[in-house]
Amino acid sequence: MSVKKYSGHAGGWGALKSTATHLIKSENIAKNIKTLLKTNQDHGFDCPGCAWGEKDEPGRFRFCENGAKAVNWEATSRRIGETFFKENSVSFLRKQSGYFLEYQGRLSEPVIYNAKTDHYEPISWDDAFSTIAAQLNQLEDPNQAEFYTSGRASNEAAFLYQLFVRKYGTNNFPDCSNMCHEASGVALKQAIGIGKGTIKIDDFEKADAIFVFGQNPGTNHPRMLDSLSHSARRGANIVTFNTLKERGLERFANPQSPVEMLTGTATKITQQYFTPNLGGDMACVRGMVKILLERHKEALKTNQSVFNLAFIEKHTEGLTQYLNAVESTSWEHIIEQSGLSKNEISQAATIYQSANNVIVTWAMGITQHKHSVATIQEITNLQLLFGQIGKPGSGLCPVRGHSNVQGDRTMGINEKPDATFLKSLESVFSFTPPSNNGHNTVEAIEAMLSGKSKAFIALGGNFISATPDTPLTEQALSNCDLTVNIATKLNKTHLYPGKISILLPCLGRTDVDIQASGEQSVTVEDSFSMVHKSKGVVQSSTHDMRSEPAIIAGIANATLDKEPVDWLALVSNYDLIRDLIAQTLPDFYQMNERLEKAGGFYLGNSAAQHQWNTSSKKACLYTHSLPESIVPASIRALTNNRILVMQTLRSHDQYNTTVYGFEDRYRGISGERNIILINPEDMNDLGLKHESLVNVTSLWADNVERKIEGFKLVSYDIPKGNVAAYFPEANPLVPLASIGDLSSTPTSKSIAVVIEACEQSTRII
Ligand SMILES: Nc1nc2c(c(=O)[nH]1)N[C@H]1C(S)=C(S)[C@@H](COP(=O)(O)OP(=O)(O)OC[C@H]3O[C@@H](n4cnc5c(=O)[nH]c(N)nc54)[C@H](O)[C@@H]3O)O[C@H]1N2
Ligand SMILES: Nc1nc2c(c(=O)[nH]1)N[C@H]1C(S)=C(S)[C@@H](COP(=O)(O)OP(=O)(O)OC[C@H]3O[C@@H](n4cnc5c(=O)[nH]c(N)nc54)[C@H](O)[C@@H]3O)O[C@H]1N2
Ligand SMILES: [Mo]
Repeated sequence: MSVKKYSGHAGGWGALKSTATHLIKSENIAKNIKTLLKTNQDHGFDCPGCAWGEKDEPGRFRFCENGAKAVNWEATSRRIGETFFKENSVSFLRKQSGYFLEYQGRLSEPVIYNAKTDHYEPISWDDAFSTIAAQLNQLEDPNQAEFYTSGRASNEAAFLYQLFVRKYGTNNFPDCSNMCHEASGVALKQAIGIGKGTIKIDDFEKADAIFVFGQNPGTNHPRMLDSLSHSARRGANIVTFNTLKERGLERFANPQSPVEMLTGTATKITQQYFTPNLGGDMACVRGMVKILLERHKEALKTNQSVFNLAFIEKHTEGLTQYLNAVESTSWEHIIEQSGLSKNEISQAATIYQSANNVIVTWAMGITQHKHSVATIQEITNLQLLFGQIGKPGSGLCPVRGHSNVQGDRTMGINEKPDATFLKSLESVFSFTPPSNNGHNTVEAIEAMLSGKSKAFIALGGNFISATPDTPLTEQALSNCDLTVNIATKLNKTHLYPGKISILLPCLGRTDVDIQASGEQSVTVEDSFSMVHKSKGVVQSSTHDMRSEPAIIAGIANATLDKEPVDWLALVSNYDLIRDLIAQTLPDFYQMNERLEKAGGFYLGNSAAQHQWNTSSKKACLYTHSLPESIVPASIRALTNNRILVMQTLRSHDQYNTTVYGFEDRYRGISGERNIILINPEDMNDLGLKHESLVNVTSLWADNVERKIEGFKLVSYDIPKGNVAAYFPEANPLVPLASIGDLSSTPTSKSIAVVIEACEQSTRII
């Protein structure tokens, strides 16, 4: 391990150098340079990286360093198939790291697990489909099957998948959203009647202030830095709330700016950088509103107003109750929980107040806590008090993760389906879809653990590594009669087979997809509700891979025959799938025609048009109490040792559970992922040193020991009492039952832990 403070800016030559390194590593350099130039372009493919949108600016390249890693990782020339599986048993592969597994290359032919030999062996596509169908058809109840989705699936794949699963008879749709922006969806749907952000990408050009909460765009949404740096240069005030000083939010040199590249200069992004405690953001916003309310009351004395009274009167309800709660929240509580001083909170309030147009963005630092829904509704309240929703240059912007996670939800991947959507499915496809709530991710794990669910099918993703309580999830999948993974690359999830386990290799976003009518495109929806086409460009040897829609159609056809549609015929031309989407979802009218326009089409946003699809037809200011404390008294009572609050986060060299390399460049850490970032004073208090090896145990009142061993301490600039470790290495510490209120999202950003010295490294990779 090497730890060296990184003193440069984000982006710049470092980003270009890293892009080149990953090109070389793909062993497909020449092809991949061409491939990269097609990223996010019309007639090209949507970057399989994040869900950030594209500005309408022709002639620019539209990928970032980390998008390039995603492309190179997928468009590698390495393949694994029969020989690889013959040489490597499942037990052997289980002991390898996630990095090793994915590095072996693309899965290239269907395989089935043979428990006697402990090896995966080839199976034909037809046999794979009929084996899966036989298992699904022999379950007593369709609710005994779980259908997971990861957010890379295209709209076309997701629509077919949900149609198949609902006709089969269940709403068991655990998906990656449950671990990601679920709280944003729930909070916004309740408060403003739509579970999506309210802004368009152009709003960044009109904002006077941008508040960025709990998000690391320099690594996870690098193209967002392009928007932020433009805004900063035009004089917009950027305010960041992040427990860590993330370099991308401090200074950024745009690789597309010749001046910045040649002069070695960078743009200062954040004007005011606040480092609250983990989980302290609701307290920060509560404090801001408390100050603004005092100022508002003062202003009223001279017949002026801080808040937008006309907007509040016309569009909202719940004001009195909320303001009463704000008044009765003590400063002591706000300061203790936020970790910021009253003066700092007051500075943030002043910037907010003096800006006409304010955008608020957030990601996992906000959504993966117990009180995430409450925090997002607190942020929404602040925006509603100023009438900022639906105003140009203002609004709410939950920055989505996976490149089509928002689209998958729109297509109906939802364990709690919307009644209007079900009605529409019923009228288009003439069957009654199930209307009960299905399982989310945590419920699916519980059902497989108890034996209630017996089949697990995954459209992408890496369920075991992404979910909490890793050993329990391994057990849950191993309990199943059937596990099926539709995947591009081998990962841990594939190595905990049910009685029957099948891996189905699929094409990725970058691959050319040819069906009976010729080359196909798919569509995706970005964080700004723009739907556009994505067409693969890589024509490398795809061996026996099939497209996701073709695989879903194969399984559906074997399970349901031609009910309620002729699955195989639909896959011959994806326009036919889009016609069905257009019939089912009114916002997708004339979908095929409207996709012809460069940049695609906008789905619209009811809240941005001041149509509030809530039960009262108004935007609701929801009132929540601040949590008593981030670590509840019941957990504190479990130990006399010092408790620290841990977040699990991404390094610069990974995409969720996919590890591309071992350099967390902007944090200055390389060569090691089993680390704990800790404040030097906390380290001293524990009698430990930088690079001490430690064991970390999490606290939860259920007698299960959750421990990671042999991790290295890294002395770091992080608020006292808070620590950080990488996802997925630290996932065994997240208790399955520790979930967000109303969202059921695992609380991966606030885990109560105890750290102790570890004498000998007993390392788990
Ligand atoms: N290259 C790359 N791109 C990605 C991904 C990837 O893994 N790699 N993943 C994709 C996906 S699915 C998602 S969801 C997004 C994730 O994007 P992010 O949400 O940026 O991902 P995390 O690494 O989890 O970072 C959380 C950030 O919030 C801060 N934080 C944590 N807890 C708190 C808190 O309580 N309060 C505050 N104020 N800050 C806090 C952390 O210090 C960190 O900077 O990125 C997407 N894009
Ligand atoms: N502790 C902790 N846990 C977390 C998080 C955290 O911050 N902390 N973040 C959570 C979040 S935000 C998310 S979104 C989830 C992510 O959970 P997932 O979406 O399940 O995980 P990924 O790592 O994105 O999945 C990677 C795998 O997807 C497959 N894959 C890649 N591309 C394709 C494709 O085009 N098609 C198909 N069919 N398969 C493909 C490959 O086999 C690859 O190994 O993890 C969550 N888990
Ligand atoms: Mo995510």
